[in-house]
Amino acid sequence: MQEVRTVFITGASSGIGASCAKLFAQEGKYRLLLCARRIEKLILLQDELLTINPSLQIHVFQLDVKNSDEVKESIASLPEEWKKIDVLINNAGLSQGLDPIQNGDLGDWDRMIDTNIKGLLYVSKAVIPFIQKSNNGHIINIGSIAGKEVYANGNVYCATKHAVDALNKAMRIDLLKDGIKVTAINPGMVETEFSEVRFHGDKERAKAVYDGLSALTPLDIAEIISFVLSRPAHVNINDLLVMPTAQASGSIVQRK
Ligand code: NDP
Ligand code: 8X3
Repeated sequence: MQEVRTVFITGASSGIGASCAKLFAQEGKYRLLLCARRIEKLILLQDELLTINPSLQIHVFQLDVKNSDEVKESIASLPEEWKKIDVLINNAGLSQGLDPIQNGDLGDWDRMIDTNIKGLLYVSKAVIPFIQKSNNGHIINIGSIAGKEVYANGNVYCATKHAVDALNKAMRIDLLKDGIKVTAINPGMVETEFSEVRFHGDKERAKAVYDGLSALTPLDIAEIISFVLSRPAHVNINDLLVMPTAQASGSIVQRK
């Protein structure tokens, strides 16, 4: 019988994280450990996932990855049966603002750096000891096209995703002796709550980002992650850049 792997997804309350959870629930090969700040959304998602797969083993909990003490305590106090983790998907992340660097907002900068870089580090440090117990360990870091190139006004968000790119490479080296696979998935435009968060809740401005083109869907990314996880033990996909057909670079898009 196929081994059931435990997958921990950060930022599972919407977008790419929630879509991965739904796909994995359908596939029936995984136990799911899900966190985000909006626990009410995770509880609704848990109900939906149990409708998709009534025998799914799932544990959801509230976590702000920016808070190092909270990360350490929540992960250390997970129920014993959830302390063997096979797969960590470092997905929690956000962009805030899209302004020239001289006009940037310090609060926006702090939130991006604290979530996308420091949060990813806090969670990874806390979870790696559990992954080291697995004989099938895998860390998937959600980077971005913004970690491969820089676009106008993307300054600090791009810097955080360049840091994810570097940390992804560093983790692969440091975890080599443990046999833990490390993969970066770097998407271009994916239609999620991402732009609404970037524009501080301005729904009209967020919607305009995707006007006249077919952006990637969160399911497109979830399917790619499922493929990456399904490779045989001796195969690792190190780094993957995936764009909508209508997007050639961080800032060059073809609209109808
Ligand atoms: P969403 O805004 O839909 O989802 C982001 C998720 O991250 C939410 O579940 C949110 O949950 C969670 N999150 C944010 N901050 C924290 C925090 N401090 N602690 C815990 N969870 C947090 O956007 P996406 O699904 O698009 O984003 C997922 C990842 O994909 C991000 O890392 C993003 O940078 C990356 N990405 C997105 C692209 C896009 O175009 N959409 C393209 C390339 C990369 P909650 O608010 O409940 O805490
Ligand atoms: C999110 C995609 O193009 O805004 O990482 O950088 S983009």
